[in-house]
Amino acid sequence: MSLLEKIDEPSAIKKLTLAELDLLAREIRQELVQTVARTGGHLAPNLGVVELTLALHSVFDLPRDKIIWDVGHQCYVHKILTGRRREMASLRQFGGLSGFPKRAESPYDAFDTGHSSTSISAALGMALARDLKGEDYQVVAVIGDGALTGGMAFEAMNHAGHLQANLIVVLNDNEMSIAPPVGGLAAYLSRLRTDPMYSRGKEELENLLNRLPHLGPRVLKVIDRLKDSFKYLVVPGMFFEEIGFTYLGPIEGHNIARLKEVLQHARNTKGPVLVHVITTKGKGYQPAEDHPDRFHGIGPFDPATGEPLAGGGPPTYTSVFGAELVRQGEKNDRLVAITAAMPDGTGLTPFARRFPKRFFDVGIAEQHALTLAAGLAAAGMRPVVAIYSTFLQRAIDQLIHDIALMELPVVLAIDRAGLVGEDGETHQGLFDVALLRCVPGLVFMAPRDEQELRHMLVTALQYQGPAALRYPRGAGMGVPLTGTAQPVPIGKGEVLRRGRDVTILALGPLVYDALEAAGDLAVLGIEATVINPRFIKPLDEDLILTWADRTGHLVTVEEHVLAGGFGSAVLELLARNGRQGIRVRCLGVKDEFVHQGKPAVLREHLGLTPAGIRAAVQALLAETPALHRRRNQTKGISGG
Ligand SMILES: Cc1ncc(C[n+]2csc(CCOP(=O)(O)OP(=O)(O)O)c2C)c(N)n1
Repeated sequence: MSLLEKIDEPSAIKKLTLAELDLLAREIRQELVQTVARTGGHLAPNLGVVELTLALHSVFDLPRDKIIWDVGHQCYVHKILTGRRREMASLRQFGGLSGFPKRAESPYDAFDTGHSSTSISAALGMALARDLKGEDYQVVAVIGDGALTGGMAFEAMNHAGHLQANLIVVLNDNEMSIAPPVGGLAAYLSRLRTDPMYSRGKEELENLLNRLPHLGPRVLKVIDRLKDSFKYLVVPGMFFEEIGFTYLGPIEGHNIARLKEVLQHARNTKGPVLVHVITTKGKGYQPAEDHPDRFHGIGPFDPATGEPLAGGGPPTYTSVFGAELVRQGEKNDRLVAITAAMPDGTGLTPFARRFPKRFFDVGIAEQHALTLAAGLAAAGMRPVVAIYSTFLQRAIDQLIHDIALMELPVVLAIDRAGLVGEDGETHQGLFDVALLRCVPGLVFMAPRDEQELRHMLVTALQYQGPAALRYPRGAGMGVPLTGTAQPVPIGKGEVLRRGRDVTILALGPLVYDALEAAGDLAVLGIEATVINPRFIKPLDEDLILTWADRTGHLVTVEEHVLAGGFGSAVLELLARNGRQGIRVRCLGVKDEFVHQGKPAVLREHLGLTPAGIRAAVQALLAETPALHRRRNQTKGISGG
């Protein structure tokens, strides 16, 4: 029986010897590799925090004490140790364990995370609540060096330092975000790690200064001043100290004995403490140590070689976007590209290689990314911000206040719009239409396939104001990618099939599902018109009203929440134009968060499939009084 099997409850860890903890770390690593090889997931971040998690569980009393995992993608070891080991096979699957901390899943998960840089704010909030209620427990935020580049982390540290609240921040520094981390902070942390001057203990410095001979008051003053400037050079973590934190570190993050010792010290220290832990991303599994970026988040792979199992298929929307952007970059030397820490994920790596000076990775700083783009546009450049739908959520004010108000020509390339799958509710791209549709002056498009994505990118680049396009995660439709990209007339949708009984308006690639549904309906004697709306804003109002009048029935389909979504826009249009008699059914996501699962499984569940569309049309028509249908038929609209 393995040691891991004997850990039936988390507190059992406290009784283990150091040798046993080391053995446990090895067993956990094997289990992580085997599990994630099957389920896919965030392997490298978890391999890096095995010892840290064991030390945290040894020193703190969970669930009384609270650990908040920033981003939360490194919580697998914590899950294994908190009674969920046997369920790990269901990780990230529909109905299974989440790949992120979930309060609803376990009392050991203190706070739900998924988006970066929130942990210190949440931890401070909990620490304040604890103090106000007169309770007694510890709150620990574990944050990576990548997540520390997000502004919220600084806002929270600034506040925590001011309040001097009892709170521990563990900085898990592995010198990586998904890609290498960005900026002065990364350089600072790296100096703390490597420069022997910096890693000298603070006590050592005090001793050195105290050993100076006793001198007259004037000289002492000079020394005091020197001491101050000297401190900046020699005391590690001075930045954190200056904003009110006690800095402990840097500490070797794979040495459990040392980790336990320092965490214990942090536990006994008053006020906010920052424990700087140095870890290796992917530790203990060579392919992940060699390629921490590839193994940050990975699909199923062969554990023996580290090679991915899936492959082939049509190119992804992301890669088609990336290639087209390079083409456009060749034609226009004002074009610049921006990512917030996702150069690979957003397809910008080819652009970065081809035009390194015109590419900016800003770190995990979506708000800054958008306002940076606004500044670039205001000064004559053509910025394209490539960003996941879910992470754009935190930069809506920058879009409204810094881009749209000045009508600046910034292009938002919104990737992972719609269902993203296994990462679950924190990562689904289901809100962007509602958030952006209300922004005056914005042109907002959804390509039906990867070829149209190319056309829409050019459309956006030629538009003299803010423009956005939303496209899904994963493989395109496999359509030919031929010719040069041509602009699409703004505000014009396209009719893909004509029929007299019902009009289906399906956003993005769902229009192919609508076409399939229309084919099936035709067999049943129901003739459907299928429209690719192309534009969420401005809507092709004439086209939609014309077909609404002709068919009397509309079905809208979108991978988005219904509230404020594309279907809402169509309903508003009909209401504004006195078309209350038109019967409408809107398909999309009801008023709920969508959990994890393969996108195909989720679509099935939500009825966003050809069969779901067909059923919705049939139900809609079944509700219609026979008279109404006959009247339509006498109008003589022909199908086909
Ligand atoms: C707001 C936001 N932007 C982007 C991401 C995507 N993302 C997930 S993890 C990660 C890197 C985090 O790096 P770090 O905090 O150093 O943790 P590590 O994976 O290296 O352990 C990024 C950019 C996110 N989760 N949230």
